Amino acid sequence: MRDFRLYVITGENFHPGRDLVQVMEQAIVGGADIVQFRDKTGARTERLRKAQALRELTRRYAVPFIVNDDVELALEVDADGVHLGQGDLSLEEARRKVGNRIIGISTHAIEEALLAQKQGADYIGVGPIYATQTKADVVAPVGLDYIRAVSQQITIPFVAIGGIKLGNVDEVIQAGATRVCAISELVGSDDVADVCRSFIQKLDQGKG
Ligand code: 3NM
Repeated sequence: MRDFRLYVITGENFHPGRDLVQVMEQAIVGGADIVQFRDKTGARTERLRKAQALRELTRRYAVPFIVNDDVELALEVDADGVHLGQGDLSLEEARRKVGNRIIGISTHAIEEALLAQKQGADYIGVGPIYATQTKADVVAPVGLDYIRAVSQQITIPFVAIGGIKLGNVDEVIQAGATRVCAISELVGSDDVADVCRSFIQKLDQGKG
């Protein structure tokens, strides 16, 4: 898959009154280079409409588009891939359905990371690094040590996630992350593009 640095996920709760597509467009303009649609509560027709709109947006900017959880929705809107949690359908089954589209897997421990890699995940999420209110059922924070372990033992791309803010991303990068994902800090900002630019700047500096 094409590499990325700043992964933005939708979080409509964080921008009441602002349009989903406009917020995500701002993120892309600011440098987010992969977009995920994540909506665990919306009605199917609404979710389809939003996913289609984001598919159009990401196509316009030539940015990969990932759908969370819902493989059928991903296929229906011709997304570039799906992102699955530990409790979702198996990687094997997902691979059968999506073919060579991107499959990302959330991992919270090195054993899960190694397994996802072995089973053919294209990338993994590594988190939650810090406490987060954004994901309801997530495990306790795994901390920076998990980033260190993954950077030593995993060869596929990994993206750090969970409670990452402009104020703590430096230590995330220091620990070995070259790709980061944030929801509330990005889409909840008054100036989404500007926060994205600041993240990109830090990721650029981190490369040394
Ligand atoms: N997955 P915020 S943490 C969607 O650890 C998600 O797998 C996580 O949101 C994981 O940047 C998380 O607002 C929420 O903390 C990230």
